[in-house]
Amino acid sequence: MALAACAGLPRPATVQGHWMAGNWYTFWFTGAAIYAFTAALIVYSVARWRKRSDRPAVQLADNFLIEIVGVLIPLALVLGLFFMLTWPLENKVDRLVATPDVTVNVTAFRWSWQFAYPGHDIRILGTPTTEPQLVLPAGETVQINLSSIDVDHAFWIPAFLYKKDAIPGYVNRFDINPDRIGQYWGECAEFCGLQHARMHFTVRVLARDQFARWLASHGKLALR
Ligand SMILES: [Cu+2]
Repeated sequence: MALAACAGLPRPATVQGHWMAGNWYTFWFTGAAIYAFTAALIVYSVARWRKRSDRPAVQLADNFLIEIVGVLIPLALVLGLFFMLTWPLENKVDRLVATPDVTVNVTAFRWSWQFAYPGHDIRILGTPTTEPQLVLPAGETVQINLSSIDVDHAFWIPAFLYKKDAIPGYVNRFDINPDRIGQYWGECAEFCGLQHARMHFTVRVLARDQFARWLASHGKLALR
């Protein structure tokens, strides 16, 4: 929690969110350590080489070796972190299972969302004044088929640390594994027109058995 607050992240509510938070912390603390080291070197140099009454100011010409090392070290750090952490992580997050436990077709439109559960006769349709609720089970693999019927939108749930474009004529498919029961908020993160700011929705993550009852009731079970 303290880590999340200091690095500015919401507490992740999916397995994938925890992976991505780990990556973010690694970058954040690596950056903070490099900053502290660089700042300490600057302070040391200013103090050590300052102009003094008994010594003239030291003026150095360029130093090719130091300059090239100063380029290569940051380059190696960025490339190393990207290829060792971000690249494999993104591949892991993008991986799809062959048989998800639940599938939800998410359709964006100006200006709300529709959440449909194929095979269960459930269709939750929002309006700009009535936020729809996406209901998901905890501890299961949910596959989302994301699309749009008009213009580009973006499906964003901050607590999932995940955002994906909703593009007309194209289905973006991804898996999420919610792991924390609770209620979260989501919204459109791509400016799509005058009512874009009204494209809010909520996400309800239920325990597996409660979700099964909700599905069996065709989404009519009242959720408290
Ligand atoms: Cu929008």
